[in-house]
Amino acid sequence: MSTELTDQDTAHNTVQAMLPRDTPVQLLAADGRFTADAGPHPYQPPSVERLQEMYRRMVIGRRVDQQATALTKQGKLAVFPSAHGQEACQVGAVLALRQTDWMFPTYRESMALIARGIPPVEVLSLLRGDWHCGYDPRAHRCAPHATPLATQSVHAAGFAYAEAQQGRDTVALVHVGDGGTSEGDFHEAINFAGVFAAPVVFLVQNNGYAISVPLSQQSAAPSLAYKGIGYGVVSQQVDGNDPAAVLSVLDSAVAHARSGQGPYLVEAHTYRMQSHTNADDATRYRDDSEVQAWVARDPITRLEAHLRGCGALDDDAVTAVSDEAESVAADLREALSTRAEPRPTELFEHVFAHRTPQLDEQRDQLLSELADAREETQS
Ligand SMILES: Cc1ncc(C[n+]2csc(CCOP(=O)(O)OP(=O)(O)O)c2C)c(N)n1
Ligand SMILES: [Mg+2]
Repeated sequence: MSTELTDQDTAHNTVQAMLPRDTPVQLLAADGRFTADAGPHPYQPPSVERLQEMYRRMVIGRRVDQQATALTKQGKLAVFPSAHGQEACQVGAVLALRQTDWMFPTYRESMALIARGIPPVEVLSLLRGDWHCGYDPRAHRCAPHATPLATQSVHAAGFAYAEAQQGRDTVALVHVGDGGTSEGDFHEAINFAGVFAAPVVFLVQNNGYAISVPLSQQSAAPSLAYKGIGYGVVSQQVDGNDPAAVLSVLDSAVAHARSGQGPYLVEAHTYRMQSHTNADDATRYRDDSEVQAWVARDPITRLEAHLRGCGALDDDAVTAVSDEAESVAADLREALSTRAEPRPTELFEHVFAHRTPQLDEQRDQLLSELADAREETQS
C-alpha cells in the first residue's frame, strides 16, 4: 500500500488541524492537581512564576470587581458588569500578550484592563457616566471598551491587518461574549481575518448567558469554537476556569497569530457568577443550584490549591496578595469619592471641529433642563 498522501488526505489533515478538540483543554482539575488529560497535546503548563503572577492579578481583579459592585450601590458608579468567575480568562488574555500587542475589550473586561496596568479609576470612568473612554488607548494599547456587541471584532481585524501590512508583528486580541458570536460584526470580522490572515486572537468567553438568554437558545453549535472552521480559522476550546489551561492555550493562539499563520479562535467555557450588571436580577432566570455547581469550579481556589500543592504559595504569600488587593480597592474608593462630577455639557464638545447649530440647540436644552431640576430640588 502506498504511504504517499493524496490530495484528499491533505485536505482532511488541514481540516482536522483547524478543528477544536471534542472536549475543552484542561490541565488542572478542580482540586488543583494536574489532570490525567494533561497530555498528550501541545499545551504545556505555564511556568510556576507566571502562574504566581496570574494568581496575584486574579485576586486583585476579584477584589476590585467586588468593590466596583459596592460602588454602584452607593451611586458612585452608574453601572458595572462583573467578571467574577471569569478571572482566568480576564488575566490569561493579558499575560499571553506582549506590551506591544493590542486588546479590544467589551464592557465586561474591566478586570482585564486593570490587569493590563491601567489605573482602576481610569478603567471605571466610562461606567461612572463620563462620556469618554477614561484611559489613553494608545498608551496602554487597549481600544476603548465596546458596548455595542461585537463591533470591537471588526476594529481588531482591521487593526491587526494594518499592523501586519506595515511589517509589525503586533497581535490583536479581541474579547467576545457567547451572545456576541451571533452578531453579524463577529462573522464579518472573522471572515476578513481568515481571508487576509490577520493576526487576531478571538477570545470567546462563553459564560453561559447573554443577559437572560442561555447558550442553548443562542447557538445549536456543539461548541462555539466550531464557528472558526467555516471561515478557515484554527480554533480550540478550553476550560475557562482552569488558569493553567487558559494561559497555555492563549499562548499557542498568540504564537500562531504572531508567526503569520493567521487568526485563531479560542472558546473559553466559564460562568458569570453575578448578574449581568447591577441593573439585572439573575435569580429571575437561573437556579441557585446551577450557580453553586460553578462555585466548585472557582478559578482562584483552583489556582491557589495548585500553587500550594507545588510549594509555590504559602499563607504569608496569600496574605500579602490579599493585603495588596485591599489597598487597591481602598485607593479606588477614595479616588471615586473625591473625583469631580462629570460636566454634562462636555458631551457636546469635540464632536465636530465647529459646533453645529443643532448641537448648540441640544446643549441649551440640556442646560435649561438642568436649571429647572436644580430649582425643583431647592424649592
Ligand atoms: C449590538 C447590540 N445589541 C444588543 C445589545 C444589548 N446587550 C448588551 S449586553 C448583551 C448580552 C451580551 O451577551 P454576551 O455576548 O454573551 O456577553 P456577556 O454580557 O455575557 O459578557 C446584550 C444583548 C448591545 N449592547 N449591542
Ligand atoms: Mg455571555
